[in-house]
Amino acid sequence: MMTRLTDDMVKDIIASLGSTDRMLVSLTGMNTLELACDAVGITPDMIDLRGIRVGVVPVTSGLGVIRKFSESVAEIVRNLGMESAVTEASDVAGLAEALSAGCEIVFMADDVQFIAVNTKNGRHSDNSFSTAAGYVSALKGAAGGLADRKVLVLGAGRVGGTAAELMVSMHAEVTVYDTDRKKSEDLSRRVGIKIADDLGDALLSHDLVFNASPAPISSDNIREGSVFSSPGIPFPFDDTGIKKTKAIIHDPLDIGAAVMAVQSASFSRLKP
Ligand code: 2YC
Repeated sequence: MMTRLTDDMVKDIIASLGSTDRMLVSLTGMNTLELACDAVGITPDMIDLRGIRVGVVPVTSGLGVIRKFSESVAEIVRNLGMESAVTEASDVAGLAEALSAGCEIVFMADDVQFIAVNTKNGRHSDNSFSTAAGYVSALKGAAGGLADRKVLVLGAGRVGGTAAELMVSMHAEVTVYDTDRKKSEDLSRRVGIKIADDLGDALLSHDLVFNASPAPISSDNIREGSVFSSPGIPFPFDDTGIKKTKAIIHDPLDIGAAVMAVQSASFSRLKP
């Protein structure tokens, strides 16, 4: 099961969206909208997001609703120029409400999957792919390109595995480390990348790291001046570790949800 956001991780998202956007501009040269478009393989002039109605449906299954999760998704989408609202009802009634309101895109998340459905053609974007693509674009921006660069991927799960695949297609030299050697081997066989056996050695020998694991990262293992693109939750660095890095790109929800919104809009709104 993917790592789950907690109320505490979500409570400040809306208030910090501005600083997240400024962090992205300074570290990657792209704001949230430009980054999301880059992750989808388009440029902002190719799509008109204004006036697109988006519904966000709270889902009570499993461990239930996360306080402010839906409101945070709605605000992230609003910041991209779309019109968004959280439905009054949750679950199936919420979905029916969004469809009756003519929403072109509907966001829903349970404990296993987080998707955005384009109601015009039924295609959908998924948070795992979107988070991988968004954070790869961010690392590419921060590094000034990934071709022929050595990149270490921590975590061979859905996000790390997709990120490895994307970076191989960008001709990066990717190595993967996962505490579960079998997952590293499966990914290595599927995508054709190297496997690291020792986390410390791997981190100390890489300037560029894509961190998609939920584990803490010890400052002893951080290479001076390294760049981390780090969607992994919870935030894995302590103050000593932060000081050793050149840049850390991290947010609990913003980049992934923004890429989902742009990707699902691109299914019906790309300019001819
Ligand atoms: O509030 C709600 O509607 C809940 N059902 C939302 C549950 C989201 C569970 N998923 C996660 O916490 C993580 C996020 C980082 C996004 C993807 N998985």
